[in-house]
Amino acid sequence: ITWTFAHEEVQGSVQDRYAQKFKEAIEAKTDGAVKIDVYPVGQLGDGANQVELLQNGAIQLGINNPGSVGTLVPETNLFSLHFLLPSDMDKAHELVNNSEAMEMLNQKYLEKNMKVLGWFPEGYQMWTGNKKITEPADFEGFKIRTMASPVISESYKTYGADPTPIPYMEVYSSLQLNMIDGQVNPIFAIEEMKFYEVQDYMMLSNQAIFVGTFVANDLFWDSLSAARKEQVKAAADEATAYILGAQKDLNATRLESIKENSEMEIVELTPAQREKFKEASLPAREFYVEKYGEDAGEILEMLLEDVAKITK
Ligand code: 6CS
Repeated sequence: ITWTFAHEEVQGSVQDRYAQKFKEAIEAKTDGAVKIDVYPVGQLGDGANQVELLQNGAIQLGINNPGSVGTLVPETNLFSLHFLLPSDMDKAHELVNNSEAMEMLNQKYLEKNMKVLGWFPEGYQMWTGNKKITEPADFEGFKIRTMASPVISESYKTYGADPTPIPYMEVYSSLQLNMIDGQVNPIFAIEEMKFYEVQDYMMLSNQAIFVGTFVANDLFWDSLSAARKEQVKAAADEATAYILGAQKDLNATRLESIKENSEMEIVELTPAQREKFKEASLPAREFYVEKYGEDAGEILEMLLEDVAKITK
């Protein structure tokens, strides 16, 4: 039997490595009774298409992210808030897997036909631009490409920017044609999508962490035997444990490669500069709670409590 696994990134990316690891693990555990076909982004449509295919069961497994699911599962927009997760990557990884807030959030995914099998940080979100950005005022009128989530938009509006949603695969050409001034993504993605060729600056802004979500179609999941479910869970856990080190390595080596092979200037923000962005971004939290209601607020509070505990 063959299961289809779609993700939203190119070959060799963090999501692709996760998918390949899962494939290897589940094929081994089932002695080849289960085979996985991995489809990277583009082959089955863009991120939003893939979410739809997963929801209606046309594909069994997939990786998406809060940015592409935010209009469907409003509560997941909390990951689009800035300065929320601890900047220590190991702690962030631990939290998205073990905070009680995640159980409540996973329930929201289930209501939209997605059974969550794993969460994993993919790297810090960094800004690239045709100008240097070191304080919120630098964002005034700046056209930044983001994913199409209301909370991402709101977060950039708090800085005075003009957020513009564009499909991932069109970002490079939009930058090249100066239709937008900048974009935001983890370093590994800035490298593999070659954004460094068409941007002058990369700010090590680290205002958020990009998280991926490994999900199964719910009816497909329900159709599996208890033994098969255990194998799938174990394989997912293996992939989740593996990806922490893999994404750290990938982001680090690709930063070096950008430094060596491109003209793009790398701008490190000071703690004081980051603090100003943090203060400016806080109204987006109120926006999230007001717009999405009680459960969203409770999930945010639970997560913030766990962040406080783990960073103490
Ligand atoms: O910015 C985006 O749209 C995409 N970025 C990454 C790193 N993964 C998938 C997502 O679609």
